[in-house]
Amino acid sequence: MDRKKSFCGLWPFRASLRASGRGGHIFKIASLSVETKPKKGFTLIEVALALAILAVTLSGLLLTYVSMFVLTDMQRDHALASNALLARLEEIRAMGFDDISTAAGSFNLTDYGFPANQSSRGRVDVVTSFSGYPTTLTKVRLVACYATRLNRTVGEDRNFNGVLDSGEDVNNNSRIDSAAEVVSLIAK
Ligand SMILES: [Ca+2]
Ligand SMILES: [Ca+2]
Repeated sequence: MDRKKSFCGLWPFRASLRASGRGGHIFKIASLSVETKPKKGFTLIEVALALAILAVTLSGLLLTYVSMFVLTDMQRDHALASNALLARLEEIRAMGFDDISTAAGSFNLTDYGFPANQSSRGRVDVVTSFSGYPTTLTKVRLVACYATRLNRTVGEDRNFNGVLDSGEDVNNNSRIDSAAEVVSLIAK
């Protein structure tokens, strides 16, 4: 077996061996050349593609966060407006039956806990006579219109004056409507 060939074949690198001196038994490693694979990095296109994917993912997460924030804000304001309407309704219920009609008109939601730093207005409509019901029943409808903390207007009374002005009646039913509404029948 050729020792030189065998030696070079076993090592992971190539070595050239050269005999020197008498008898030729001393070997010196004259040079070593290590075989290495070329380094693999990311190309500019790969980096740009990764950044684009990251940007799309992050923008999606940000959009979800903003949507959740807006939804939470709207739920909070709706709860405050509904609580204000219920508090006003309790006052009306405590009135004498024949005096309930005097409660009709606008009122301040801020008097019932709605934040003063947000524009708002409540309104009470009282119907004392309506078809299909006895005269011993009065229908009371309370509605709240307000601006949210993010300045979105809820309800048709966009200028918060408690009156249905020209251009405010979006659904053309001749009354102020809003997502925050309470209706109750009060018996004599
Ligand atoms: Ca108005
Ligand atoms: Ca309307």
